[in-house]
Amino acid sequence: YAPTFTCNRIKLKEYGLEKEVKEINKGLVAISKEAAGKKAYVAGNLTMTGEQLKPIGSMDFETLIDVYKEQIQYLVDGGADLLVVETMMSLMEARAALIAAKETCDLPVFVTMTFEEDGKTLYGTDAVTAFVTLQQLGADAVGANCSTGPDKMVEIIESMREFGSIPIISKPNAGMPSLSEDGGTIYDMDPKEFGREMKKIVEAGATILGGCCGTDPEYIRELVKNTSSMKPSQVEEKGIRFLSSERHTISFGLDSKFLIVGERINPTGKKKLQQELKEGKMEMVLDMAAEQEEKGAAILDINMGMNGIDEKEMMIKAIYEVSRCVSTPLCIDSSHVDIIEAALRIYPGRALINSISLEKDKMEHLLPIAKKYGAMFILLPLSDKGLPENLNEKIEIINTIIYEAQKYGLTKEDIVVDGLVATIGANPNAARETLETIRYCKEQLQVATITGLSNISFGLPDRISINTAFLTMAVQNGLTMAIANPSQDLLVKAAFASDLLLNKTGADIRYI
Ligand code: THG
Repeated sequence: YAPTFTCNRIKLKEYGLEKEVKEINKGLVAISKEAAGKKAYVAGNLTMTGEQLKPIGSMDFETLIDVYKEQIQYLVDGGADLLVVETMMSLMEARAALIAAKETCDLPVFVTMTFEEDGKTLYGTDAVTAFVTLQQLGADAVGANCSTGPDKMVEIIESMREFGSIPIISKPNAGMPSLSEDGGTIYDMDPKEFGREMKKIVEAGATILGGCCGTDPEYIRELVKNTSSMKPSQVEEKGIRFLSSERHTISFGLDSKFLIVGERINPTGKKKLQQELKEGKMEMVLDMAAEQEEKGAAILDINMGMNGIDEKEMMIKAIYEVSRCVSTPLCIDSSHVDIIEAALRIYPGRALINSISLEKDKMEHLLPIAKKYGAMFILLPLSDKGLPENLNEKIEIINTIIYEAQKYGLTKEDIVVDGLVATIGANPNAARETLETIRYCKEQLQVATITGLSNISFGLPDRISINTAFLTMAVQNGLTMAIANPSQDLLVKAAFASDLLLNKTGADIRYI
């Protein structure tokens, strides 16, 4: 690694060197290249700036991206073979650096974060969440550096392996740091022990290895001696579905526990919420977020679509604030492409997009955006012609969108198909058609499904009975998640009870 670790303009300014960003970065990479000769690649090295992002600090996300872009351009100019973003404590800042790298050059990018003894970063992000979020955003390898010693890093690496479709990096310290009598930092592991411990790291699944604080060439020699004959873990597509927030990841399969997407953060039909949003207030939004999480929502839908406000600004504000007060992943719900993109850019996790349909213009913009930011998306089977007229047409639209998505490198595991519920009052077959769509998606396509509930019973008395019966039937037909109001106890209880009756893993404890 070229010693360019803190050579961003913000850190250099502390030393009055902000005008020398170019010379320092270019020069240090060039010297490193000369030293390495043809024997090694040289990575341009980046880390945190020391200044905090909004809403905790005062720095804008886009400003931080610019700071990183500047440094990265000079690292590239200096001849770096790859980029390494390391010792990151904030997932948001790691995302900013990765986005900057992707938008500046085509070099491979490694990202490693630093975890405390509790397995989380200083900002509260666990290893799996860091890993999946950065992997989805396009990092070429992700892992852990610095942190504690290699013995404590084994668990972190193991947890990442379960989700990894890219190589895992491990670059621990020489044991745990402590203060020496003269106030310096000392590490408690000698080179031999370090080398032995690193074998366990390889067994845990890491395939890119190194030493951080307290290590020197002797440690690396021992590391190589102990691990070079070991067989590295196979890196392969895991085909897992998952969503993350800054501090939590949920993963799900086609037979796992039923999930509720809380629908309440949506001003449609809510006068009081509309009034608050017009005044720029977020109190009701935060109350709704906390209440829905408490009532069992696994994901929260965020929709800021109403007249008289700046929808984009409010969407971003809502994401920041909701992300701070709950740990559920978010579903970004807007009919505007630019708002979805702005939201995904700042969202500190892997989001679910609501939604992408076969409206050609929008679809062609949204699919590459979903890929770039590594999001999952809800596939809404509508087209430029409007609602599909029958089940066959619906299935045709679903297959067309999946086919188009795959052209951009998205996979079936990135997609949740909306069953598209109509009203039985208008079409007596509406429920049956949605149930068949759900069954078809699960059994024929192996794709996850979602449905709203409110449409089904429109205009009928005692709607909750119909919605509950419908939800129960949908779960039996393989529904993965529903967008609903989790404060409707009957619905949630019926859904959890359905899972129990189907004997899904973990459903018993959840029901009780
Ligand atoms: N599929 C997908 N997305 C969706 C839906 C879907 N998003 C919108 C909708 N359907 C689900 N969301 C809502 C949000 C609010 C209401 C219903 C569905 C709602 N609001 C009450 C009203 O309009 O009177 C207010 C109730 C309250 O205060 O909570 O009913 O099908 N992909």
